[in-house]
Amino acid sequence: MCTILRLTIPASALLLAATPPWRQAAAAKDDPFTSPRTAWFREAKFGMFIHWGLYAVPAGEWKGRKIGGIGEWIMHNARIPIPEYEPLARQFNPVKFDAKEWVRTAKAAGMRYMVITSKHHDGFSMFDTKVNDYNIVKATPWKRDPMKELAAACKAEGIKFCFYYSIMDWHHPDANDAGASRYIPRMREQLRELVTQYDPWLLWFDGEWVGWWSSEKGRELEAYLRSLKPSLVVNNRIGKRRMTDGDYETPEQEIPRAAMGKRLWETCMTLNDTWGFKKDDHNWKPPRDVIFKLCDIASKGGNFLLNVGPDAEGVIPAPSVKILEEAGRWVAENGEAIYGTTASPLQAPAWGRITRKGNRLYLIVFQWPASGRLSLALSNPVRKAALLKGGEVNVNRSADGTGIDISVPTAAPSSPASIVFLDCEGEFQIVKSLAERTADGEPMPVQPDGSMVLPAFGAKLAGDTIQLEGDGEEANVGYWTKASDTVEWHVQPKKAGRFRVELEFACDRNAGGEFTIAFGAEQVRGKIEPTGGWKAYRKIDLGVVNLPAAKTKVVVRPGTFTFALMNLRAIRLIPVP
Ligand code: FHN
Repeated sequence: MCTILRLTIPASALLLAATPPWRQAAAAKDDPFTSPRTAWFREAKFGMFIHWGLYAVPAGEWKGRKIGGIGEWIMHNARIPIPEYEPLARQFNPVKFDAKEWVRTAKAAGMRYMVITSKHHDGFSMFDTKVNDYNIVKATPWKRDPMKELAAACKAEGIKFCFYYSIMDWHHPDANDAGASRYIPRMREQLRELVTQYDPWLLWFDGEWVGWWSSEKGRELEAYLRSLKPSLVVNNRIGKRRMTDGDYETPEQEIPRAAMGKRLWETCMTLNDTWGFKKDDHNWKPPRDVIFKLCDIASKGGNFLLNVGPDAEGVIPAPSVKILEEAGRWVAENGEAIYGTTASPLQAPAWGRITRKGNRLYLIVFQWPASGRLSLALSNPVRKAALLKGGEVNVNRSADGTGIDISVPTAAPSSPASIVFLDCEGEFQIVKSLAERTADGEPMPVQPDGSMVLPAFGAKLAGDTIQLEGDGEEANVGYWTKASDTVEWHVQPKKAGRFRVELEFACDRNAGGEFTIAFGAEQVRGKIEPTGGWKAYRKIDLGVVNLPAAKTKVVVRPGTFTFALMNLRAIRLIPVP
């Protein structure tokens, strides 16, 4: 007779016992927003993205035909069969590649980390992988591993070396629904090679949108990679780009309107219009634009990952280098206002952007006041104010007591932006944006003459494609392509009465359509006709409505329209005597 030992083992222990180590690690993930793991990322703020691969050989052309779209997608966009694409490897001989030169370019720009394509969607590995021979060492006449050389050059210069890796793979026969169970272990083995042989600080996943990948698979992969390197940082594309996937968000070719709360994020952007090299893409962003984007992103707590696309000889295009050198001269002088900063607690002023480091605010002034008086809506006492490149400056409470006036030289100390820093006391009063106040139901301000302006930048946008474009008075609601997307505000006149409704909008040819504007129970309707372009603004009169001296919701809804309704800049309500 056997004795049955009744052991009460908690289910969690059973689960752990049956769970491989990397799955256990998944359960104990830290908070990336504050974790020591991400401290270098939060300090670095500015990185170099590099898209380099076989696609640099055709460089945007195939069989004598220019191929549209981004350069690294040429295999897909030109419908190149694998047997025709593979031989590009035999032409790939980057004899001018110089890892130290690339690192010097990144460092001169003020970039503190580098993310390079180890394998893009075309499936060609730019590192010495043992998983297959479709790689730069085995399949090209060059026979070198650029990633080994770059990792060493980055280490020597204190630049954090990181890899991009595409989950999607157009070359591997199993990278699909039917073969995923065979492909994923192979992908995991390549990632093990990358982590253990090159020691990257971060893995930048991409191509996660394929149907056979999931957030669950991403969590498993993340835990596995953390079991190899606990300090590794990964982006949200290790999953399905959800806020709970990976360590940070990855807006692409755009800068979010505001910080993302307690979530790290990084905007990635091209310097021209392509990630991979295209010989005919000369649409370069000027240095001033790069600097403004860096400051705008930092003011919202984000990182900026700016791309270069080296050519098939291993050379970063000269215009890219020139732009990065010029931007880097400003960053070298003013980087204290960027590196290690966090999102501004204040609204972005019309004259520039603000970043924060503890109780210090950095005012990054692009529109320098010729009057010598810089105003800011700040209620905190200021212990010290000074030019970053210069001496202390005087601060006085503004006449209406709502802010401060800073006395500055009439000539800007730097270009394209100069910095004043303020050492403040007390907690910052987090000023909600007009849009946030609108979203909370706060009515738009009533002007002294009783009129009210309902601006795009103060609107609550409902919908997942509609978005705000631009800043301040110049902003507009755009991408209005869905009938379900709406725009709303609240108004509350000082006294009941009749108001003329004026709409300021722009509309490109072939766009436009019908719409209604509801004011509580009343409504006006109109039809948008093209004005000559998305920036050609015009005002139209939509009639008169009766408004009570009570809070009233105003909602703009599309009627029947074409592919896009309009760019809306503002609605004005003018009292009718
Ligand atoms: O399809 C890729 C594209 O080629 C490029 O790598 C960008 C960079 O973030 N990511 C994907 C598009 O979202």
